[in-house]
Amino acid sequence: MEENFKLKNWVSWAVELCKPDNVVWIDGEGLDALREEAIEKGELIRLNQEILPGCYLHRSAINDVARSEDKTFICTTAKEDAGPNNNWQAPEEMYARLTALFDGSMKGRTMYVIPFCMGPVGSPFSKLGVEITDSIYVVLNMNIMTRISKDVTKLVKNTGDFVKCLHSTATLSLDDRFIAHFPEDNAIWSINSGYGGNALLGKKCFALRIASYQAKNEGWLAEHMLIIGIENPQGEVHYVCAAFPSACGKTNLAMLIPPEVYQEKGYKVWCVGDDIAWLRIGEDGRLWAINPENGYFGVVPGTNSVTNPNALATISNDTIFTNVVHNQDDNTVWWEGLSKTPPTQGINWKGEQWNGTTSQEKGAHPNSRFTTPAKNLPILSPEVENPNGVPISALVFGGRRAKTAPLVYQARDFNHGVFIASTMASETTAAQTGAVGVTRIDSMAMKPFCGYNMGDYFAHWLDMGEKLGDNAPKIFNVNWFRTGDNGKFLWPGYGENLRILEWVLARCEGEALAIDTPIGLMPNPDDISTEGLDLPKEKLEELLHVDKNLWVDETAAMREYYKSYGDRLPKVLWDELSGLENRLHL
Ligand code: SAT
Ligand code: MN
Repeated sequence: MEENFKLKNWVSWAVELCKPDNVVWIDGEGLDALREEAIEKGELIRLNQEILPGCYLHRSAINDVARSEDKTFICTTAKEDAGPNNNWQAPEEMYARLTALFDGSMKGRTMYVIPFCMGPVGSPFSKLGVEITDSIYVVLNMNIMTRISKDVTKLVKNTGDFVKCLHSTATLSLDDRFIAHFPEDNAIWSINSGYGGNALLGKKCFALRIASYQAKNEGWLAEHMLIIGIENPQGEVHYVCAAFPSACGKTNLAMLIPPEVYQEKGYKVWCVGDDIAWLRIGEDGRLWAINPENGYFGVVPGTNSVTNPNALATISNDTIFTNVVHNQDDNTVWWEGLSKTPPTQGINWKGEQWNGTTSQEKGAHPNSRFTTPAKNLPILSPEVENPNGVPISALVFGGRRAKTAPLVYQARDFNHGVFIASTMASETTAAQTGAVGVTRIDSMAMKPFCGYNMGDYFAHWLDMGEKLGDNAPKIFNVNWFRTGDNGKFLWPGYGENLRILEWVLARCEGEALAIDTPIGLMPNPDDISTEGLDLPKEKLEELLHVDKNLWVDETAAMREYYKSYGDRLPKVLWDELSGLENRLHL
């Protein structure tokens, strides 16, 4: 079969280049032997199977603990197609550079070939990929994060239509680390990193960077968004997608437990996805979303029975922990924020002896992660395998802002929403290498993940809005991270965020009021329910306060940012910016 030939040819080519000792195909079965091998090699530690059945610990190299944005490239023929939002190199140059690095990189190692599916198998939303890797850790993580089975392997062979993902940990050299995307060839080459988004190529590399490029060409959207269903006391479920930069609480919001007063009334939350949404216009003209992933790769520190009891329940089985503390006392794991009693006999994320009561250093890396299967989540949406996805009522964008952005506001219309999302800013976190806490504009929380020029991406968003017309979801902006003068968070966050989503959904249903302000439509403090919540009205007023001077400065930063896209920036967005400036100066 010619289609099968494509896969075979590609694998043969990779074997010739990487020169592994042997080749193993992965179809989801017989992984126990691989786990044993990883344990023998010291790549995995089997944790206490009575307390944490099916759970393992992995420690990555010390120089390899987060996504490397400066090592991430979009290699399009024309530099302008990658845009100012991406590092660029010409495809032939990058291929030549990386061919030299991949040459013989798997000598003495096994090459694993992993056919995988992003999205429910057989769904018209779904896409296939094949990752070639020399890392068992990657195999085991991909087995949790994507759909891998004999059926998927068959599909890949039969269709021959798959994203080619080539990965080697090689020497883990920082100088020669590259995460290169070739959107025009449906290909990803990643070398010298074994970590998260650099190495699990189905995730950010495929499901966002390559998929966003495919989505532009095919008329859909690949977004850095969680998907949740909110069930009201009448039993109706409304779905919301929300985009936040990495490590800003998407997983916590996706797994939210309603505050007690809401639970008593009958509210429930269902998680469809915690990180990535693929959105298409359905036959009914509305926007529908699927989660292309099959598991969660979540930030561990801060996860506990109060902040995210659902995650805690999920990660007590079948989970791979990366870079947390190994508790020697009972062969379990610990991290900052789990409990007030850290182990005294611990091994920290670097593999050193660590006493949590005396050490000044953190035991778990701030970007330590769990990889856990979606099926274990107690509030997993029954719609998660629905091939058509779920219909979306609202799109919510948010960042980590100490001051400027208020707790919540709504866009006046879809184009204004695209403007708000394209200019949203956030303080950097430990999810990417580099300084933490620096404010940068992170359009749609996609700046590190958009596989093409974001000027064109904004135009694509505007185009989608036009196609959706009156069926378009309403657009909102939220900020859970506003601080008071003492530097402390003003909003309790976590489950209480449902109060804000309640206003959001009421706005979608035309059931809540809003006041018109220069930045958009905002609730009165009285419109946010504080029933059962100890939050003084002054705090809510402060959370909703808009400081005009800060916003004037903000518009100056937006102007600079927009300029960087030159003539690729849609004029509509310049008009939206001028509109905001005019309203602020009134
Ligand atoms: O490392 S990942 O990209 O998978 C996680 C993240 O940064 O969001
Ligand atoms: Mn993410």
